[in-house]
Amino acid sequence: MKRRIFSGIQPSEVIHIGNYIGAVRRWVEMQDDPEKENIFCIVDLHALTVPQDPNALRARTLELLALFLAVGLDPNKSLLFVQSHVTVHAEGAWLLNCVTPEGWLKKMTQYKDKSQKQETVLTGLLDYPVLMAADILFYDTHEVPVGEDQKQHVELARNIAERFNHLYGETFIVPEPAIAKAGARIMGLDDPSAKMSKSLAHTKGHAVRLLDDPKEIERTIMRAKTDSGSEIRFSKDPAKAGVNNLLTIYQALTGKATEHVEADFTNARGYGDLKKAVAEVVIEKMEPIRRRYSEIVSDSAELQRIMRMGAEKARAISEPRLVDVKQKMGLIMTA
Ligand code: ATP
Ligand code: LTN
Repeated sequence: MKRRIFSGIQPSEVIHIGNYIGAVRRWVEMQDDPEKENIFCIVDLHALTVPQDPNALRARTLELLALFLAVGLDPNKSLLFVQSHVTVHAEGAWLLNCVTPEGWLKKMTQYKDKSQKQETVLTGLLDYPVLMAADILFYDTHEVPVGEDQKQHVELARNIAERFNHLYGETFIVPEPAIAKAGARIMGLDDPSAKMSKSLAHTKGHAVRLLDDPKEIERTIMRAKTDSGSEIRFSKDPAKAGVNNLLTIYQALTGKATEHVEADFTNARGYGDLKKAVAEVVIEKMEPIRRRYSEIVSDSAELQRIMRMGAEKARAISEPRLVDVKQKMGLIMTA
């Protein structure tokens, strides 16, 4: 049997090279693995956990689908769909809410961080990981490829699956997180002590966004924060986090082994040379994506067609599991 892969990304703000390296790029690689069946979802219901402008959210959802295609996701190889188009997610989340102790949610690091930044913390923000568990579990998922920051949420989904199976009998597959070896946590270019984040993507110098033009990419990388030294090597020393982050981006995009990456910079005359080389590989990877995106994004009929087709296939997979769960929980089925 093929291993089923499920992952998602929010249509909140524009995606950055952290999202690309830690998640989306790996999804593209997985498409050609005959052992895997891939499902990638634009999680618009998750985006609603913080206030959104409705028109902007609608536009970004369509743009994110165009970007999926531009990076190389292929609707004939992977199932691509929008979360809110399949009601199983919201309904399933409610059912899972009723087996999830609230204490589990209050402990989540992302909730603790994000809730501090909100004036009014919405209930959906606390409940976010249960919706994510529904995304994963109702598709009988084996593997969830995400960046390091989402590992705790996948572990929560495992706990929910185990608890449900214990209460109602063997139902859900207990999924595994699949975290990349290199680049699972790209740090902010302006502050290498904090992860590169979508919510800060518009802060000057913080992130390279996927559709930035080459000049902007170069400017952002040349301005990246480093230290006052000159040694170019991978390091866990917090003082060298800026250089380590640049090397990590370089390694993730070139696919070179650690010693080859360091060897590329043995004759460098300082961090300026490192930054130039990183800017070059980032531009080289981003340019074709930007070009393809501008062709795809204007074809809204095709994007609508892909969304409709994806939703239909997604329903066919997840609805039978929903019926099974409702029956096990004691709900009366009419059809
Ligand atoms: P925010 O920080 O505003 O919550 P985000 O940048 O984490 O947003 P998401 O849509 O939540 O964006 O994440 C999409 C995917 O990208 C997830 O798999 C996540 O783990 C991964 N990811 C996010 N940030 C990074 C990062 N800095 N490095 C590597 N992977 C990342
Ligand atoms: N919470 C995730 C996005 C997400 C997801 C999922 C990832 C929602 N549902 C299911 C993997 C599987 C994030 O990256 N913020």
